[in-house]
Amino acid sequence: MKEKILVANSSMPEFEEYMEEIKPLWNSHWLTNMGVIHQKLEKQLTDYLDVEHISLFSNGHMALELAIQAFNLSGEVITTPFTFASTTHAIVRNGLMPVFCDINKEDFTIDTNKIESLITDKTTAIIPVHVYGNICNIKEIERIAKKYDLKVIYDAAHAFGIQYNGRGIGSYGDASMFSFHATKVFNTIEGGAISFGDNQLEGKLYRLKNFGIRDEVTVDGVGANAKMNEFQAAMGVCNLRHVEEEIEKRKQVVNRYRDRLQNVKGLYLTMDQENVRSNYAYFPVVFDETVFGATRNEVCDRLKENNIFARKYFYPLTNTFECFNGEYNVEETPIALHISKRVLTLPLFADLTLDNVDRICDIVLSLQKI
Ligand code: T4K
Repeated sequence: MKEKILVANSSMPEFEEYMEEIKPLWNSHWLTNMGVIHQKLEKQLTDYLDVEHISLFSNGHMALELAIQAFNLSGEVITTPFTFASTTHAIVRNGLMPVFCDINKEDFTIDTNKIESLITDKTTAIIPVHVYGNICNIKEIERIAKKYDLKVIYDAAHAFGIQYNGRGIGSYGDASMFSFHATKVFNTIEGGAISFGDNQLEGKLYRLKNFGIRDEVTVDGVGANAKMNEFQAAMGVCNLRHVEEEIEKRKQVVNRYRDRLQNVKGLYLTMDQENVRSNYAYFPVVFDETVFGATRNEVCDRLKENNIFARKYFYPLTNTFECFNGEYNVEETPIALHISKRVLTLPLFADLTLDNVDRICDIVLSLQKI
Protein backbone atom coordinates (compact mmCIF):
# COMPACT_ATOMS: atom_id res chain seq x y z
CA MET A 1 0.00 0.00 0.00
CA LYS A 2 1.29 3.45 -0.88
CA GLU A 3 2.02 6.18 1.67
CA LYS A 4 -0.96 7.31 3.77
CA ILE A 5 -2.05 10.89 3.08
CA LEU A 6 -4.44 12.70 5.40
CA VAL A 7 -6.38 15.85 4.57
CA ALA A 8 -4.07 17.95 6.73
CA ASN A 9 -0.71 17.52 8.38
CA SER A 10 0.35 19.84 11.20
CA SER A 11 3.22 22.21 10.48
CA MET A 12 5.90 21.93 13.11
CA PRO A 13 9.17 23.75 13.69
CA GLU A 14 12.45 21.84 14.09
CA PHE A 15 12.47 20.03 17.43
CA GLU A 16 15.50 22.06 18.63
CA GLU A 17 13.84 25.33 17.73
CA TYR A 18 10.84 24.52 19.90
CA MET A 19 13.06 23.28 22.74
CA GLU A 20 14.95 26.56 22.67
CA GLU A 21 11.70 28.48 22.95
CA ILE A 22 10.34 26.54 25.91
CA LYS A 23 13.65 26.15 27.79
CA PRO A 24 13.19 29.31 29.93
CA LEU A 25 10.01 27.79 31.36
CA TRP A 26 12.17 25.38 33.37
CA ASN A 27 13.57 28.41 35.20
CA SER A 28 10.47 30.54 35.51
CA HIS A 29 7.96 27.75 36.22
CA TRP A 30 5.40 30.17 34.77
CA LEU A 31 3.47 27.89 32.43
CA THR A 32 0.22 29.71 31.73
CA ASN A 33 -1.95 32.73 32.73
CA MET A 34 -0.65 35.21 30.16
CA GLY A 35 3.07 34.57 30.62
CA VAL A 36 5.94 36.16 28.72
CA ILE A 37 5.71 33.92 25.65
CA HIS A 38 1.97 34.58 25.47
CA GLN A 39 2.65 38.33 25.56
CA LYS A 40 5.35 37.99 22.91
CA LEU A 41 3.07 36.05 20.57
CA GLU A 42 0.18 38.47 21.08
CA LYS A 43 2.41 41.35 20.02
CA GLN A 44 3.89 39.47 17.06
CA LEU A 45 0.46 38.41 15.80
CA THR A 46 -0.95 41.91 16.10
CA ASP A 47 1.79 42.99 13.70
CA TYR A 48 1.64 39.98 11.39
CA LEU A 49 -2.15 40.00 11.06
CA ASP A 50 -2.10 43.76 10.62
CA VAL A 51 -4.84 44.42 13.18
CA GLU A 52 -5.24 46.89 16.05
CA HIS A 53 -5.72 44.41 18.89
CA ILE A 54 -5.47 40.68 19.44
CA SER A 55 -6.59 38.53 22.35
CA LEU A 56 -5.30 34.95 22.46
CA PHE A 57 -7.41 31.96 23.53
CA SER A 58 -7.01 28.27 24.27
CA ASN A 59 -8.78 27.44 20.99
CA GLY A 60 -10.74 29.09 18.21
CA HIS A 61 -14.11 27.89 19.42
CA MET A 62 -13.79 29.43 22.89
CA ALA A 63 -12.52 32.61 21.26
CA LEU A 64 -15.68 32.83 19.15
CA GLU A 65 -18.03 31.86 21.95
CA LEU A 66 -16.59 34.44 24.33
CA ALA A 67 -16.36 37.16 21.67
CA ILE A 68 -20.09 36.74 21.03
CA GLN A 69 -20.66 36.99 24.78
CA ALA A 70 -18.52 40.14 25.00
CA PHE A 71 -20.90 41.96 22.66
CA ASN A 72 -23.92 41.23 24.92
CA LEU A 73 -25.99 40.17 21.94
CA SER A 74 -29.61 39.06 22.21
CA GLY A 75 -32.26 37.55 19.93
CA GLU A 76 -31.26 36.44 16.44
CA VAL A 77 -27.94 36.16 14.66
CA ILE A 78 -27.63 35.69 10.90
CA THR A 79 -25.05 33.10 9.86
CA THR A 80 -24.49 30.24 7.40
CA PRO A 81 -24.82 26.48 7.92
CA PHE A 82 -21.94 25.63 5.55
CA THR A 83 -19.28 25.64 8.25
CA PHE A 84 -17.75 23.61 11.04
CA ALA A 85 -19.97 22.82 14.06
CA SER A 86 -18.20 25.52 16.06
CA THR A 87 -19.79 28.54 14.37
CA THR A 88 -23.39 27.50 15.03
CA HIS A 89 -22.64 26.06 18.45
CA ALA A 90 -20.97 29.29 19.59
CA ILE A 91 -24.19 31.13 18.75
CA VAL A 92 -26.54 28.60 20.35
CA ARG A 93 -24.40 28.23 23.47
CA ASN A 94 -24.79 32.00 23.97
CA GLY A 95 -28.57 31.52 24.13
CA LEU A 96 -29.03 33.15 20.72
CA MET A 97 -31.09 31.97 17.77
CA PRO A 98 -29.09 31.26 14.59
CA VAL A 99 -30.94 32.37 11.47
CA PHE A 100 -29.46 30.55 8.52
CA CYS A 101 -28.71 32.44 5.36
CA ASP A 102 -27.79 30.61 2.18
CA ILE A 103 -24.33 30.75 0.62
CA ASN A 104 -23.37 31.77 -2.89
CA LYS A 105 -22.24 29.09 -5.29
CA GLU A 106 -19.10 30.92 -6.41
CA ASP A 107 -17.07 30.94 -3.19
CA PHE A 108 -19.50 29.36 -0.65
CA THR A 109 -19.58 32.43 1.64
CA ILE A 110 -22.81 34.09 2.82
CA ASP A 111 -25.06 35.26 -0.02
CA THR A 112 -25.29 38.95 0.79
CA ASN A 113 -28.34 39.34 -1.48
CA LYS A 114 -30.28 37.19 0.95
CA ILE A 115 -29.28 38.77 4.26
CA GLU A 116 -31.70 41.70 4.37
CA SER A 117 -34.81 39.56 3.96
CA LEU A 118 -33.79 37.63 7.11
CA ILE A 119 -33.42 40.69 9.32
CA THR A 120 -36.17 41.15 11.94
CA ASP A 121 -36.49 43.47 14.93
CA LYS A 122 -34.75 40.73 16.95
CA THR A 123 -31.60 40.58 14.79
CA THR A 124 -28.52 41.89 16.58
CA ALA A 125 -25.57 40.53 14.61
CA ILE A 126 -24.21 38.80 11.53
CA ILE A 127 -21.63 36.04 11.93
CA PRO A 128 -20.33 35.30 8.42
CA VAL A 129 -17.65 32.69 7.72
CA HIS A 130 -14.62 33.21 5.48
CA VAL A 131 -15.01 29.56 4.60
CA TYR A 132 -11.89 27.75 3.25
CA GLY A 133 -10.18 31.18 3.39
CA ASN A 134 -12.58 32.56 0.76
CA ILE A 135 -13.37 36.10 1.79
CA CYS A 136 -17.01 37.14 2.24
CA ASN A 137 -18.45 40.15 0.44
CA ILE A 138 -17.17 42.50 3.13
CA LYS A 139 -18.31 45.72 1.49
CA GLU A 140 -21.91 44.58 1.29
CA ILE A 141 -21.89 43.13 4.81
CA GLU A 142 -20.58 46.48 6.10
CA ARG A 143 -23.33 48.34 4.27
CA ILE A 144 -26.07 46.10 5.70
CA ALA A 145 -24.64 46.16 9.23
CA LYS A 146 -24.50 49.94 9.20
CA LYS A 147 -28.03 50.29 7.83
CA TYR A 148 -29.58 48.01 10.47
CA ASP A 149 -27.11 48.74 13.29
CA LEU A 150 -25.87 45.15 13.57
CA LYS A 151 -22.59 43.83 14.94
CA VAL A 152 -20.39 41.81 12.59
CA ILE A 153 -18.20 39.06 14.00
CA TYR A 154 -16.35 37.13 11.31
CA ASP A 155 -15.55 33.49 11.72
CA ALA A 156 -12.09 33.83 10.21
CA ALA A 157 -10.94 30.42 11.46
CA HIS A 158 -9.61 29.65 7.97
CA ALA A 159 -8.35 33.11 7.11
CA PHE A 160 -4.99 33.41 8.88
CA GLY A 161 -2.65 35.84 7.14
CA ILE A 162 -5.11 36.87 4.43
CA GLN A 163 -5.02 40.46 3.27
CA TYR A 164 -7.92 42.16 1.54
CA ASN A 165 -7.39 45.45 -0.25
CA GLY A 166 -3.98 45.65 1.41
CA ARG A 167 -5.40 45.33 4.94
CA GLY A 168 -5.32 42.41 7.36
CA ILE A 169 -8.57 40.47 7.06
CA GLY A 170 -9.05 40.67 10.84
CA SER A 171 -9.32 44.45 10.67
CA TYR A 172 -12.79 44.26 9.10
CA GLY A 173 -16.04 44.05 11.09
CA ASP A 174 -16.34 44.46 14.86
CA ALA A 175 -14.23 41.38 15.53
CA SER A 176 -12.78 38.30 13.81
CA MET A 177 -11.95 34.89 15.18
CA PHE A 178 -8.87 33.01 13.98
CA SER A 179 -8.27 29.33 14.72
CA PHE A 180 -4.74 28.13 15.43
CA HIS A 181 -5.72 24.46 15.59
CA ALA A 182 -3.12 21.86 14.57
CA THR A 183 -4.77 21.48 11.16
CA LYS A 184 -4.58 25.16 10.24
CA VAL A 185 -2.17 27.23 8.11
CA PHE A 186 -0.68 28.51 11.38
CA ASN A 187 -0.99 26.50 14.58
CA THR A 188 -0.34 26.81 18.30
CA ILE A 189 -1.27 23.09 18.72
CA GLU A 190 -4.74 24.22 19.85
CA GLY A 191 -5.39 27.91 19.97
CA GLY A 192 -7.22 30.88 18.62
CA ALA A 193 -7.53 34.62 18.73
CA ILE A 194 -9.97 37.47 18.45
CA SER A 195 -8.90 40.56 16.57
CA PHE A 196 -10.82 43.77 17.17
CA GLY A 197 -10.63 47.54 16.86
CA ASP A 198 -12.51 48.83 19.92
CA ASN A 199 -10.08 48.82 22.84
CA GLN A 200 -12.93 48.50 25.36
CA LEU A 201 -13.24 44.93 24.22
CA GLU A 202 -9.77 44.14 25.46
CA GLY A 203 -10.66 44.08 29.16
CA LYS A 204 -13.94 42.28 28.52
CA LEU A 205 -12.28 39.46 26.58
CA TYR A 206 -9.49 39.23 29.14
CA ARG A 207 -11.95 38.74 31.96
CA LEU A 208 -14.17 36.37 30.01
CA LYS A 209 -11.26 34.03 29.38
CA ASN A 210 -10.02 34.31 32.96
CA PHE A 211 -13.03 33.58 35.21
CA GLY A 212 -14.30 37.17 35.18
CA ILE A 213 -11.43 38.16 37.48
CA ARG A 214 -10.65 41.88 37.51
CA ASP A 215 -7.98 41.74 40.21
CA GLU A 216 -7.05 39.54 43.15
CA VAL A 217 -10.07 40.61 45.17
CA THR A 218 -12.58 41.59 42.50
CA VAL A 219 -14.53 39.17 40.33
CA ASP A 220 -17.14 41.21 38.52
CA GLY A 221 -17.95 38.93 35.60
CA VAL A 222 -18.99 35.33 35.11
CA GLY A 223 -16.13 34.14 32.95
CA ALA A 224 -14.78 30.90 31.59
CA ASN A 225 -11.23 29.58 31.43
CA ALA A 226 -9.95 29.87 27.88
CA LYS A 227 -6.35 30.99 28.30
CA MET A 228 -3.61 30.00 25.90
CA ASN A 229 -0.71 28.42 27.79
CA GLU A 230 3.02 29.02 27.33
CA PHE A 231 3.67 25.76 25.44
CA GLN A 232 0.99 26.67 22.91
CA ALA A 233 2.31 30.21 22.60
CA ALA A 234 5.87 28.90 22.09
CA MET A 235 4.66 26.71 19.23
CA GLY A 236 3.08 29.82 17.76
CA VAL A 237 6.24 31.90 18.08
CA CYS A 238 8.21 29.19 16.24
CA ASN A 239 5.59 28.53 13.57
CA LEU A 240 5.18 32.23 12.87
CA ARG A 241 8.86 32.41 11.79
CA HIS A 242 8.11 29.95 8.99
CA VAL A 243 4.55 30.78 8.04
CA GLU A 244 5.36 32.76 4.90
CA GLU A 245 7.36 29.84 3.57
CA GLU A 246 4.49 27.49 4.50
CA ILE A 247 1.97 29.59 2.59
CA GLU A 248 4.27 29.69 -0.43
CA LYS A 249 4.56 25.89 -0.38
CA ARG A 250 0.78 25.55 -0.08
CA LYS A 251 0.45 27.80 -3.08
CA GLN A 252 2.62 25.43 -5.14
CA VAL A 253 0.39 22.53 -4.13
CA VAL A 254 -2.78 24.44 -5.01
CA ASN A 255 -1.33 25.50 -8.35
CA ARG A 256 -0.56 21.88 -9.18
CA TYR A 257 -4.11 20.80 -8.25
CA ARG A 258 -5.47 23.60 -10.40
CA ASP A 259 -3.26 22.67 -13.35
CA ARG A 260 -4.54 19.12 -13.19
CA LEU A 261 -8.23 19.66 -12.34
CA GLN A 262 -9.32 23.07 -13.47
CA ASN A 263 -10.56 22.31 -16.96
CA VAL A 264 -12.11 18.96 -16.17
CA LYS A 265 -15.81 18.89 -17.02
CA GLY A 266 -18.04 18.39 -13.99
CA LEU A 267 -15.49 19.68 -11.46
CA TYR A 268 -15.80 23.11 -9.89
CA LEU A 269 -12.81 24.72 -8.14
CA THR A 270 -12.63 28.06 -6.36
CA MET A 271 -9.97 30.44 -7.66
CA ASP A 272 -8.02 33.34 -6.11
CA GLN A 273 -10.28 36.28 -5.34
CA GLU A 274 -9.70 39.83 -6.53
CA ASN A 275 -7.65 42.06 -4.20
CA VAL A 276 -7.07 39.14 -1.84
CA ARG A 277 -3.72 37.77 -0.73
CA SER A 278 -4.72 34.16 -0.21
CA ASN A 279 -3.41 31.68 2.37
CA TYR A 280 -4.29 28.48 0.45
CA ALA A 281 -5.95 26.97 3.50
CA TYR A 282 -8.16 24.31 1.86
CA PHE A 283 -8.68 22.80 -1.56
CA PRO A 284 -12.40 22.11 -2.07
CA VAL A 285 -13.65 20.44 -5.25
CA VAL A 286 -17.35 20.25 -6.12
CA PHE A 287 -18.32 17.17 -8.14
CA ASP A 288 -21.24 17.39 -10.53
CA GLU A 289 -21.80 13.65 -10.98
CA THR A 290 -24.09 14.12 -13.98
CA VAL A 291 -21.18 15.58 -15.96
CA PHE A 292 -18.12 14.10 -14.26
CA GLY A 293 -19.49 10.59 -14.06
CA ALA A 294 -18.82 9.86 -10.38
CA THR A 295 -20.25 11.20 -7.15
CA ARG A 296 -18.30 12.94 -4.41
CA ASN A 297 -18.80 9.88 -2.21
CA GLU A 298 -17.43 7.55 -4.88
CA VAL A 299 -14.35 9.73 -5.29
CA CYS A 300 -13.88 9.91 -1.52
CA ASP A 301 -14.17 6.12 -1.20
CA ARG A 302 -11.78 5.44 -4.08
CA LEU A 303 -9.21 7.75 -2.52
CA LYS A 304 -9.65 5.93 0.79
CA GLU A 305 -9.03 2.59 -0.89
CA ASN A 306 -5.73 4.11 -1.96
CA ASN A 307 -4.86 5.28 1.56
CA ILE A 308 -5.76 8.91 0.85
CA PHE A 309 -8.12 10.57 3.31
CA ALA A 310 -9.90 13.56 1.80
CA ARG A 311 -12.72 15.06 3.89
CA LYS A 312 -16.30 16.14 3.26
CA TYR A 313 -15.90 19.61 4.78
CA PHE A 314 -18.64 20.85 5.30
CA TYR A 315 -21.11 18.00 5.24
CA PRO A 316 -23.56 17.70 6.90
CA LEU A 317 -24.79 21.29 7.18
CA THR A 318 -25.00 22.52 10.75
CA ASN A 319 -28.74 23.24 10.39
CA THR A 320 -29.31 19.49 9.93
CA PHE A 321 -27.41 18.35 13.05
CA GLU A 322 -29.25 15.82 15.22
CA CYS A 323 -28.72 18.00 18.28
CA PHE A 324 -31.11 20.60 16.85
CA ASN A 325 -33.98 18.08 16.50
CA GLY A 326 -35.23 19.41 13.18
CA GLU A 327 -35.57 22.97 14.50
CA TYR A 328 -34.20 24.54 11.31
CA ASN A 329 -35.50 24.20 7.80
CA VAL A 330 -32.73 23.07 5.50
CA GLU A 331 -34.90 23.93 2.48
CA GLU A 332 -34.13 27.56 3.27
CA THR A 333 -30.46 27.06 2.37
CA PRO A 334 -30.71 25.10 -0.91
CA ILE A 335 -27.33 26.09 -2.32
CA ALA A 336 -25.56 25.19 0.88
CA LEU A 337 -27.36 21.82 0.81
CA HIS A 338 -26.44 21.26 -2.83
CA ILE A 339 -22.75 22.08 -2.29
CA SER A 340 -22.46 20.12 0.96
CA LYS A 341 -23.57 16.95 -0.84
CA ARG A 342 -21.01 17.37 -3.60
CA VAL A 343 -17.91 18.92 -2.08
CA LEU A 344 -14.71 17.15 -1.13
CA THR A 345 -11.65 18.88 0.33
CA LEU A 346 -8.53 17.26 -1.01
CA PRO A 347 -5.36 16.89 1.10
CA LEU A 348 -3.49 20.16 1.39
CA PHE A 349 -0.50 20.96 3.57
CA ALA A 350 2.89 22.56 3.04
CA ASP A 351 4.88 19.33 2.78
CA LEU A 352 2.53 17.52 0.41
CA THR A 353 4.79 16.64 -2.50
CA LEU A 354 3.78 17.46 -6.05
CA ASP A 355 4.20 13.76 -6.84
CA ASN A 356 1.57 13.00 -4.25
CA VAL A 357 -0.70 15.72 -5.66
CA ASP A 358 -0.35 13.95 -9.01
CA ARG A 359 -1.13 10.63 -7.37
CA ILE A 360 -4.32 12.10 -5.87
CA CYS A 361 -5.33 13.75 -9.17
CA ASP A 362 -4.70 10.53 -11.11
CA ILE A 363 -7.09 8.66 -8.84
CA VAL A 364 -9.74 11.40 -9.04
CA LEU A 365 -9.47 11.56 -12.83
CA SER A 366 -9.58 7.79 -13.19
CA LEU A 367 -13.25 8.04 -12.16
CA GLN A 368 -14.13 10.51 -14.88
CA LYS A 369 -16.70 9.30 -17.43
CA ILE A 370 -15.19 9.77 -20.86
N1 T4K B 1 -14.93 27.82 12.77
C1 T4K B 1 -14.57 27.11 11.68
C2 T4K B 1 -15.09 27.54 10.35
C3 T4K B 1 -13.72 26.01 11.79
O1 T4K B 1 -13.39 25.29 10.70
C4 T4K B 1 -13.23 25.65 13.06
C5 T4K B 1 -12.36 24.48 13.20
C6 T4K B 1 -13.60 26.42 14.17
C7 T4K B 1 -14.48 27.50 13.98
C8 T4K B 1 -13.15 26.11 15.57
O2 T4K B 1 -11.76 26.33 15.73
P1 T4K B 1 -10.94 25.43 16.81
O3 T4K B 1 -11.70 25.49 18.11
O4 T4K B 1 -10.81 24.05 16.28
O5 T4K B 1 -9.62 26.15 16.90
C9 T4K B 1 -10.71 19.76 12.23
C10 T4K B 1 -10.13 20.71 13.27
O6 T4K B 1 -10.03 20.08 14.54
C11 T4K B 1 -10.90 21.99 13.43
O7 T4K B 1 -10.04 22.92 14.06
C12 T4K B 1 -11.31 22.56 12.08
N2 T4K B 1 -12.15 23.72 12.21
C13 T4K B 1 -12.03 21.50 11.25
C14 T4K B 1 -12.41 22.03 9.90
O8 T4K B 1 -11.15 20.41 11.07
P2 T4K B 1 -11.89 17.42 12.51
O9 T4K B 1 -12.91 16.93 13.46
O10 T4K B 1 -12.10 17.22 11.06
O11 T4K B 1 -10.42 16.94 12.94
P3 T4K B 1 -9.68 15.54 12.77
O12 T4K B 1 -9.18 15.14 14.11
O13 T4K B 1 -10.54 14.60 12.03
O14 T4K B 1 -8.40 15.92 11.91
C15 T4K B 1 -8.45 16.15 10.53
C16 T4K B 1 -7.11 15.81 9.91
O15 T4K B 1 -6.11 16.71 10.36
C17 T4K B 1 -6.58 14.43 10.26
O16 T4K B 1 -7.01 13.53 9.32
C18 T4K B 1 -5.09 14.60 10.23
C19 T4K B 1 -4.86 16.05 10.51
N3 T4K B 1 -4.36 16.30 11.87
C20 T4K B 1 -5.22 16.20 12.92
C21 T4K B 1 -4.79 16.45 14.19
C22 T4K B 1 -5.72 16.35 15.36
C23 T4K B 1 -3.03 16.64 12.06
O17 T4K B 1 -2.25 16.74 11.11
N4 T4K B 1 -2.61 16.90 13.32
C24 T4K B 1 -3.42 16.81 14.40
O18 T4K B 1 -2.96 17.08 15.55
O19 T4K B 1 -11.75 19.02 12.80
